[in-house]
Amino acid sequence: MNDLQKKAIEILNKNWKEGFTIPCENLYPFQWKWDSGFIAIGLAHFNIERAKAEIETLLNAQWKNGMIPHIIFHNESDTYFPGKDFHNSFLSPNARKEYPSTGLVQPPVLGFVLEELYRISMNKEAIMRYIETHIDKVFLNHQYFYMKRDVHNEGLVYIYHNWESGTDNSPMWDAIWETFDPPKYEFERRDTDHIAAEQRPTNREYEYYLYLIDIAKQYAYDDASIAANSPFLVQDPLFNSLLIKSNESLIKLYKILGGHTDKIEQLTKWNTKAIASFNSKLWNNDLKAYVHYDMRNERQLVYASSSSFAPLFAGIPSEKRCSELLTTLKSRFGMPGYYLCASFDPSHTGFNPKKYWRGPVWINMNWIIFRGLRRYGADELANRVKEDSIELIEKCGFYEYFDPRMESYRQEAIGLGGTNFSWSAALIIDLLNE
Ligand code: 2M8
Repeated sequence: MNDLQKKAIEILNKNWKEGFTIPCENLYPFQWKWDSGFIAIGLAHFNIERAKAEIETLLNAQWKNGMIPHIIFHNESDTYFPGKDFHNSFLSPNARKEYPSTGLVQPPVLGFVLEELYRISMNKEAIMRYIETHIDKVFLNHQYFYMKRDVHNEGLVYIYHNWESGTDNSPMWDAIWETFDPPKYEFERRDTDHIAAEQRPTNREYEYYLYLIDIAKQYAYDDASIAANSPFLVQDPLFNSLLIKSNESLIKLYKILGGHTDKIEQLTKWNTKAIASFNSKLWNNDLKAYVHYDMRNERQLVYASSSSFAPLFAGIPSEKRCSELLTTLKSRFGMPGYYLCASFDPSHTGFNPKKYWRGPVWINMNWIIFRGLRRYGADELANRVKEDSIELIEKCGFYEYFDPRMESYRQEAIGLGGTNFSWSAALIIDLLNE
């Protein structure tokens, strides 16, 4: 085992809090949904029991309607805002009383995470017993998405908040912020106690974030009311790709388990419809990339971002479209002097190489893109994504995100955002053991 891997394991051990792993000390002191999924993949390589517990703890907090919340406030901490009192999940009759949480979701990673646990685990029989106990909860979660968040029955689900996308302050949301004007809020940020403000969203952006939650709370987190009233209603290519990939994984796992023909049929139907709609609604032929769709204003948000390449992971593009998408990846993101893969189009005026989701490289996105490229046989590019990820971590440490411009490391190698960041550690372990 090399030193990088040893250090990654140390970080995951340190961030483990009896049942789940925090993404980052102080900055994110609770359980986050998609973080837990990626973390479980890393844990599976050296402590499969912990990987199982990570997912189980998350699933325990699943709402009665199948929704799995984006943050679960198992523990007390005053280093994060907004906490459980602001989110007040108990307004919803669906929330679990034992688990204060948000009323938001995050990208649906659990289906493919279960498949990864199966792939990595040495004891296939034991892991299948575990999967058998938990898989229906993930199926119910997907059912929730298609029943409650696919308002036009087109196989594409919406998100009602940028925090649901995982790509919090991406410049594509600026186009949505222009369409409404939240009131001023009195609040105290905590993130900027830990991280330089220029690497985080602005206070005004936080007012948009809080206001969207207040609207959802006004309707007690009722999905139909949110769909009718939220000014933010978006079909996100990253979110929908991960749902489609997770559907595919559930199909594979149900087949290994045997039986379950009704669920396999349902998952197959969802995916057939989803992939067709995805290709017709979320592809932009001028940009030659997959983009977001703003349902409230009935328009595509025509920006290339790392989310544009997530469909490769789910097998969504045809071979022809894949080759167009790879041209976009190479020409807009993979120019000489750039690490792959910037989270936002470096040629766009909204690009900021040091600010959170407005440009920096993220290891979870690189992992998704790496897997997608491999799936389409684009091995050279895939290896580049993998090597860039490892090089950045070797240079800077296990940071949350990284400046994609090579020139910025000439004097000093400094990572961005939180340090000892759990999914960066977990996914490097997986890439190193690939
Ligand atoms: C970031 O988001 C949280 C809100 O969910 C925050 O800024 O307070 C995002 O990078 C998100 O994708 C991630 O899951 C979370 C925890 O790592 O942090």
